Amino acid sequence: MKRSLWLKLQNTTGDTVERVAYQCTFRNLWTEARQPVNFPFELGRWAGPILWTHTLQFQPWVHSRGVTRGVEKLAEDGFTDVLIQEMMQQGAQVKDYQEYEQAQFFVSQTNFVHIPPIEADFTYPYLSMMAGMQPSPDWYTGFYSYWLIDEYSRTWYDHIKIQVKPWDAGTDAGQTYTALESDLDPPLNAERFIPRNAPPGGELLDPTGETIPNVGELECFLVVGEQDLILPDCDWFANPCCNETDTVSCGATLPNGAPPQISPEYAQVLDGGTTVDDSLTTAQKLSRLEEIAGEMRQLADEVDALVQGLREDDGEGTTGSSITRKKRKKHDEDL
Ligand SMILES: [Ca+2]
Ligand SMILES: [Ca+2]
Repeated sequence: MKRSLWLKLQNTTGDTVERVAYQCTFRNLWTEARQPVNFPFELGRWAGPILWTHTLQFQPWVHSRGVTRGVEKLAEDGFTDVLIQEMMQQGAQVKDYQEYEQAQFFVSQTNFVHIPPIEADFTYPYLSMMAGMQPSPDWYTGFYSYWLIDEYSRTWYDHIKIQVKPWDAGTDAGQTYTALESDLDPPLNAERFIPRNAPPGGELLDPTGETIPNVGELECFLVVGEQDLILPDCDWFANPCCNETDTVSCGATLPNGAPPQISPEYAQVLDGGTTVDDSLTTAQKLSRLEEIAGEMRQLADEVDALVQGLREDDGEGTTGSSITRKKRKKHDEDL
């Protein structure tokens, strides 16, 4: 991570020199290729994602503790409303929250979404994120209480990229993506999924069954001052030329001047194309089905021939298939 030299903190007075905001893009890393068991294809989606900046007094979920009702609702049902109520009720503990404007996205339709800029300041320098995994019993992803200030240089990070794992909210006992609701009362503590506590059927595990891959990543750039970046519909942080005629070398640079970097995990998602199982076209599927039907007709013919041959053995006929004749010859030799 690179540090910003644009903005020095006023340590003791806490005076805010300028408005500080982060412009973030969330990318999906949850795909059939990376987590194949029972992957929910067209149904798979992220609810949110929602970001908030806060003090350490507001942490609606942390590892090995029970979650709030707001976290339970987003993890189980995909709605952020109760979590947002909790932020409001916390009064002075939350500076700002922002969520993806359409409130959810299907991973078969897009690999990334932009989140409106979120403000931070010296009193509220912690960033948290959450997105509900749908469909799922009570699974979600995110991170909490990331300190946006570099402790050595005492400056705001000008660029962060955080990859996130799947979590279990501990509020539902279901063990598959589409398990029926099975409320846990009392609830368990929130846990990050690791191979030991992964669903027994293998959901969320990688193809080797040995690790739980990251399911998303959040990339943010610092924006200082009143002017926000206007992000185009494409993944501008992954390629600042994405909306130009020359999408390879247009000369545009990222806010911190550094070249874009695509994580190996996201490169894998891009290589795999969409996450929908569209490896076969309809015409290919039809032709494959016809092939299978042909093989089945051939098998049926062979079974008919065998039956016919057995009847002949009983003296009912004088001709048989080659299979029957071979069998009969073998039978004769045995005698
Ligand atoms: Ca659970
Ligand atoms: Ca529940």
